[in-house]
Amino acid sequence: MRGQTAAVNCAMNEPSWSEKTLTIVPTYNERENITAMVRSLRALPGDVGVLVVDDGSPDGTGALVDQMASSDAGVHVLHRAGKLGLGTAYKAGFAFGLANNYEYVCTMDADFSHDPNALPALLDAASAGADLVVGSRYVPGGKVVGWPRFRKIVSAVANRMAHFVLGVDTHDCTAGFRCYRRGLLETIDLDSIFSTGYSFLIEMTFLCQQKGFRIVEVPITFVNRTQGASKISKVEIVKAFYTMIRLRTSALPWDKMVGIVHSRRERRLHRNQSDNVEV
Ligand SMILES: Nc1nc2c(ncn2[C@@H]2O[C@H](COP(=O)(O)OP(=O)(O)O)[C@@H](O)[C@H]2O)c(=O)[nH]1
Ligand SMILES: [Mg+2]
Repeated sequence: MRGQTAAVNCAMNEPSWSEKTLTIVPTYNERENITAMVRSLRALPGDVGVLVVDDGSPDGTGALVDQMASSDAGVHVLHRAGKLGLGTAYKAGFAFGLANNYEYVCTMDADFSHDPNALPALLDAASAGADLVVGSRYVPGGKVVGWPRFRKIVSAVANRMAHFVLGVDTHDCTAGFRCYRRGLLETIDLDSIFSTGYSFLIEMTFLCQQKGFRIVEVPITFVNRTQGASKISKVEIVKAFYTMIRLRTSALPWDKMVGIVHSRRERRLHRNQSDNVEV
């Protein structure tokens, strides 16, 4: 009898998202963080599955996760050939989550800027009905700790622009701490997303709002990393602004224009290579 009561209590304490959740952790050179991050996620209630999408990190991050995956069926690794960008890492992770029938697909950084213990709050909001839950720094109760002034300004400007240029209502549309419902990922045409890097987050938020999905922001405290280095570059920052302009002026023939720039660049490369051929 006592055993039965314990079993019922245990079932009652199981979160509703139990065994239905995958968390994608994109990595590039995160060997100082990844082991502790995967362990923290696996220690959460609800048997949260972890997928690390590693872009051939030269520091051996991928091999560290391989080791963990060999003794834990809830840990998965996707090895990609080289640094292909944060946005495409998310896309690859979504494809894995959909193919493996997860209901909730979350994303978070490897560097502990996103607290793994805050993940259940995002999942609770998703299981209460949100299609996209954003762990937000810019709603009451949310904050940023330890960021240099420059990063704060770039983030603030990008979010203001997303609001004024694109009409995005989400206060933190550059946040990478998220939970997506399966139905949303099945509906959004992920192949149509042109952003390959950090600006994927802005584009995805814009598309989710455009499609009328329910987006909920849960306040989080974002803490600047203490281990390893940030991978964001000035090019990524410029691309975020390009993304917003491109989305705003989507009627323009952007694919054609980008194609022209690429083929010019390739021709120039080809010419340089031919000039360098030794005879
Ligand atoms: N797979 C993959 N992960 C990336 C890439 N760029 C950044 N990341 C990861 O994305 C997360 C966020 O990057 P981070 O450098 O911390 O960005 P910041 O917090 O904006 O400074 C970290 O887990 C990185 O390792 C990439 O090109 N490919
Ligand atoms: Mg970071």
